[in-house]
Amino acid sequence: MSGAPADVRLTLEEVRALARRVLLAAGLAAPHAFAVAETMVAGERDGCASHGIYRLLVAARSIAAGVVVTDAVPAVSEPAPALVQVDGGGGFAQLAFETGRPLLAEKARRYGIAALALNHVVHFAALWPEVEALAEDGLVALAFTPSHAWVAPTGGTQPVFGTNPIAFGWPRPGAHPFVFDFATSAVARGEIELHRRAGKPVPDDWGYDAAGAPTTDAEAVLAGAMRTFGGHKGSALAAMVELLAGPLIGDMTSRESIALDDGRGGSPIGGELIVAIDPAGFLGLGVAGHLQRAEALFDAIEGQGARLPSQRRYDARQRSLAEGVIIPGALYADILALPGG
Ligand code: NDP
Ligand code: PYC
Repeated sequence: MSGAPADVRLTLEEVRALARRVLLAAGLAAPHAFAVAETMVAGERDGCASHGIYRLLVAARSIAAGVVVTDAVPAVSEPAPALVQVDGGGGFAQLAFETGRPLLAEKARRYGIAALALNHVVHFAALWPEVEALAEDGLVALAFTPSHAWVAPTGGTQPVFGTNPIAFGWPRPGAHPFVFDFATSAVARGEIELHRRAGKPVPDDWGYDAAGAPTTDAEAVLAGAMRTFGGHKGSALAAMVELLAGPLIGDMTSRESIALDDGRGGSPIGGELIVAIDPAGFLGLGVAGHLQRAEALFDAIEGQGARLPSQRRYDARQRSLAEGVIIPGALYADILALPGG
């Protein structure tokens, strides 16, 4: 018998142990390895395959390419009363966020609104774990990060923007927070990479080949340019993310990030902006007033059969906590082939 390796079922604890082993064996200092592993476990648990343990291959490649400072110690400063800055020192973004998060939350509660800039970090992660964590703490949260210049502006076919995600979290009494998190490209790049790995074509509106022609070949889109979602609207939002989490916080645009990578094939290097708002801070209203009116809005969405963003994730989480997760056999084999796997 031959063919593709069989899929494997793992418990979340097994996923965590595997991720930590591989990241430590790749040379990451333990605090980074543990922080990075948690976001991969969360991605796998919530059915977000493009940002689950597939990212072990991506992280190992970035470390091997010399893009990541593996033992960076994030340094916190306070440039203004309601601002927190964390210099990640060239390490992965996850530990920098964990380091700045408590002070961000404290300042948001003190001033009503506060912002956290992560600088000089390597970023390959989904943003929803960050806004969800802040919303679980009762704060409204927004997050933005540029990436590498892979995405063409509407009207063009050459890469300028990153896949530039925007994430939002809103706390809900007695329920998981309302969270959305999406790339401003038609899809995340990780999704196209998964199609390439599986040898599957992509829809012809995801991107262009290097000559600027629409294509269904995942490899050609990766070598050419991706499209923004929603035409000119996604294009403008992608530009906004570049500006907010690049020049505004003294960090790189996606064009600068890919130029610095210089063909090494590492994850994006640059900054992230996170804004946290305390619902109790505006208008002098009690928290309950804000949150109850929001619940009426959610009822109106769900009442007609539409679903809230992240509901799929929360459902997947419930299943994974009970049953574990299924890892595609080929991906599992590739991870086991890494040192520590
Ligand atoms: P998706 O298109 O998969 O999902 C976007 C959002 O829309 C999710 O919150 C999703 O909720 C929600 N959603 C999807 N379908 C529906 C529906 N029918 N009704 C209501 N809500 C819906 O995301 P992307 O492919 O654009 O991005 C995937 C991930 O990639 C993100 O987590 C992002 O942060 C990450 N990323 C990271 C980058 C980086 O530089 N670090 C760059 C680009 C992307 P649900 O999950 O419940 O389906
Ligand atoms: O999937 O587009 C993506 C991505 C870029 C950086 C991290 N994820």
